[in-house]
Amino acid sequence: MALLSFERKYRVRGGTLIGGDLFDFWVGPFYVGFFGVTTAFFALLGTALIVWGAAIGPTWNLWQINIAPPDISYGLALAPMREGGLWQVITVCAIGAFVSWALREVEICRKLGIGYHVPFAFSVAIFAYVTLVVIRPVLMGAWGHAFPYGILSHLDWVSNVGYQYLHFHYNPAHMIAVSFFFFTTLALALHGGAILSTANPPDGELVKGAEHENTFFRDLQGYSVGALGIHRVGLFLALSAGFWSAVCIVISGPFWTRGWPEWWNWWLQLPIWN
Ligand code: 07D
Ligand code: 07D
Ligand code: U10
Repeated sequence: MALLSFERKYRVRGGTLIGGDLFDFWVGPFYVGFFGVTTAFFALLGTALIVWGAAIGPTWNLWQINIAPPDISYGLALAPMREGGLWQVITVCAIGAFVSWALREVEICRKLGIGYHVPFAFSVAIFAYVTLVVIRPVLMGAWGHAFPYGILSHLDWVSNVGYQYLHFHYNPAHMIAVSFFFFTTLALALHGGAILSTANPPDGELVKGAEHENTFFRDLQGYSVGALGIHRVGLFLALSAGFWSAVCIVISGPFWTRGWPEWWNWWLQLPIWN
């Protein structure tokens, strides 16, 4: 069955959160909905503002285009467009587009009668972004603490902020986040490998299924988490990576202002060493 004729069966009305039937239609493969319109609005406006920012800036070099947040001296106030106001409006557009996209995912889940796992997962990415550009700057009292929009400039920001705390690798939440990122790739590699090795054998060989997958991991490590289980594990690992990333940056500044290596002094100060 062609993909589209199969999909047609599921292209049913209803499930919208807002707008009723008004935007309940598809454009080509894309479901629109009220939040498709708001996504398109914020994304187009935000992109246009980035182009404007590039036009009033010193370069059209894609890598060097930079739209910086206001100077720290503006605190949490609105800044003039050319002095960070543009960054502020683009941030509103970005959050508007990301949240609209998540809500559009919710509407699609409702139509299909499936769980909200995917929009929930995307919400964790949005949470990490909002932590960087809203929560931490607000806690520190200035929009200037957020990261600038630019391919290389945002890397400079990460490096500079990292060295402000002397050695960011000593941030315990950063350690947890990094470990979860690595763990996620291990899990996806194992799972991708396991499925392809059983379900996609060379020509002439039999397709195998769950029994072989379970047996492989029992033989290897004594336990198989199972077909549903590995997807739960994967979702947990990936969301934990994003969550601990948000934690590692929100504690840097608002809750810990010294170098991260110094944080570990609590260990040396344990009374058992006396
Ligand atoms: C593969 C899904 C597709 C997404 C893609 C990204 C844009 C931006 C904008 C030209 C995995 C689309 C990119 C729409 C273009 C203009 C004006 C996802 C996949 C292909 N970063 N970051 C990148 C963003 C932050 C860091 C690349 C966004 C934080 C480091 C790309 C955000 C910190 C490195 C990019 C964001 C940080 C990168 C590849 C938002 C900590 C790299 C991304 C909204 C999280 C790598 C030159 C990728 C690189 C890289 C986009 C935030 C650190 C340009 C949209 C401030 C250390 N980041 N980033 O594949 O090559 O993601 O940079 O929060 O080394 Mg970044
Ligand atoms: C924020 C992206 C959200 C994206 C959204 C969607 C579009 C649409 C359209 C494609 C969170 C955007 C969508 C725009 C695109 C189309 C069509 C994801 C976000 C909503 N670090 N570090 C992290 C490592 C060092 C430092 C996180 C490793 C140094 C700082 C992760 C190493 C110093 C910050 C991580 C390392 C340092 C981080 C990033 C190794 C620098 C952060 C992942 C091996 C000298 C950031 C919340 C993340 C953070 C962060 C990994 C090294 C500093 C755990 C592996 C020692 C300042 N680092 N780091 O957060 O926690 O993704 O941000 O050395 O701010 Mg680090
Ligand atoms: C998974 C899986 C699984 C599968 C899978 C997958 C996970 C069970 C069964 C999926 C995985 C893959 C396919 C693997 C590859 C994926 C990745 C590597 C992840 C990264 C993905 C990408 C890089 C692709 C990203 C592409 C995107 C997001 C598409 C871009 C989309 C658009 C440009 C259109 C966006 C649509 C919108 C906004 C909504 C609808 C809007 C329109 C159609 C546009 C028209 C607009 C309107 C009609 C509204 C009017 C607009 C207005 C009023 C605005 C006006 C504003 C003004 C300012 C004028 O587990 O196994 O297999 O496949």
